[in-house]
Amino acid sequence: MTACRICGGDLVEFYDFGRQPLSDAFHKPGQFQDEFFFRLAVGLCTDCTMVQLMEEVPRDKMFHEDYPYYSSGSAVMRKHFELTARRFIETELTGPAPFAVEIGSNDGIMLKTIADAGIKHLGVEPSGGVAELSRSKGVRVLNEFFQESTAVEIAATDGQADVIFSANTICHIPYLDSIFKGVDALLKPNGVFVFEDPYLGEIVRRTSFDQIYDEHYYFFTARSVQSMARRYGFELVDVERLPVHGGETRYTIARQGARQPSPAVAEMIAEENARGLATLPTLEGFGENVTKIKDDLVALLTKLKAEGKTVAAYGATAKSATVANLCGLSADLVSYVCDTTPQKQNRVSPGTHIPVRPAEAFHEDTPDYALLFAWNHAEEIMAKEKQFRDGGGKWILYVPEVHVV
Ligand code: DWN
Ligand code: SAH
Ligand code: ZN
Repeated sequence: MTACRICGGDLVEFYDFGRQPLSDAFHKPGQFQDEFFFRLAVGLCTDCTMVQLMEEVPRDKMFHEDYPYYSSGSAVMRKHFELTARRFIETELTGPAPFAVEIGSNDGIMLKTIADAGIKHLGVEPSGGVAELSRSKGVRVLNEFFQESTAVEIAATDGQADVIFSANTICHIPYLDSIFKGVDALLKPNGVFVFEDPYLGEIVRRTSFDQIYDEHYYFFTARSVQSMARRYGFELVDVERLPVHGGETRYTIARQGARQPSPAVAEMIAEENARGLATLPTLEGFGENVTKIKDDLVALLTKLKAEGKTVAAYGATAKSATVANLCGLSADLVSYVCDTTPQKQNRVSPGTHIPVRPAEAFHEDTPDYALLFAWNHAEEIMAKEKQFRDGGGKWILYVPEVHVV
């Protein structure tokens, strides 16, 4: 048995996805001899209830100069982060010399609005390519991993922050002890640390198992975040459900005693406890649903192939590495995957080596069926590709179960 990364308690494994590659490693065709693999498995801490990976991938293998995920590729996400920034500008950033820090600022999707408003800010972003793009938008960035030492450095040069924000990044960081020590050094006495990440409650409800991959180390609940915050001298003071990326929760954390927790916190924890969310029977049931989706998807794609139908995939997501490698989907079942990201195009998908082609391929070489790997952007993509269905094309989705629309 492995120990919980947060509290040292017993970690009980509940699903093994087997040998998996780095989810964002798109190699050039034929250049994947030294491809990195690890065992992707997920477990529950029976003490603090934190759900987490059993094995950790070294951070420099995932987040580096060529990290290919550019947050601004989705119009819905651009809007989401613009509204997030505006809300901070109107609430937490109204003092005399406001300062906002973002952990994992990527291509500046959120901080751009804060920068345009003339407010002092700093993004902390270890991946060089995305950090450079954000600079070209006028965003101030430190190209480093956020950790205690980075936070101490920022506090010394820039002073303490009113808001430390982070989206889809805190769940990527195994070393959260160092993060909380950093937040302690960098946050003003009445400041807030706000982060949003995929919600375990939604992953279990929808069986969205492809949220589990190398970069996603933790799967939070209000209960596990409350317990973690207290361990490091903080308090969970608000929770808010978000519709983006298939269902997330935004957690607001303050120093212990600084702010009154909203009733939403106790309500959400009560709801989690009532459904037995972070318990082994629930999570083992989730595992059975994953296996069923895997079997159903392989059966459907095998049948379509036998019928002579063509299938391509849409969106070379990090999530899809889990689906493709769990189901063994290679180019004989899925002829290509189209994606708007230049850094992924003309490369092959991690592990199963499906060719990645530009979005235009979808119009020039239209398949009979499109497997929607970017299912979290279904509304945006289906609206954009309306003519696909009008022309008789069909979408295949695998969350919450395998279905064709
Ligand atoms: O947590 C993470 C999230 C925020 O982003 C990271 N660990 C990595 C990444 O995960 P992902 O790759 O699963 O995220 P998305 O947002 O589901 O990726 C969408 C992909 O689809 C991108 O490669 C862009 C592409 N895309 C497209 O080709 N056409 C997206 C849209 C909206 C489109 O219209
Ligand atoms: N906030 C963006 C990006 C999410 S992708 C969004 O919501 O779309 C995760 C990002 O976290 C990547 O850009 C990665 O480089 C960054 N990251 C990973 N570890 C980090 C750390 N320790 N400190 C700061 N950023 C980190
Ligand atoms: Zn624990």
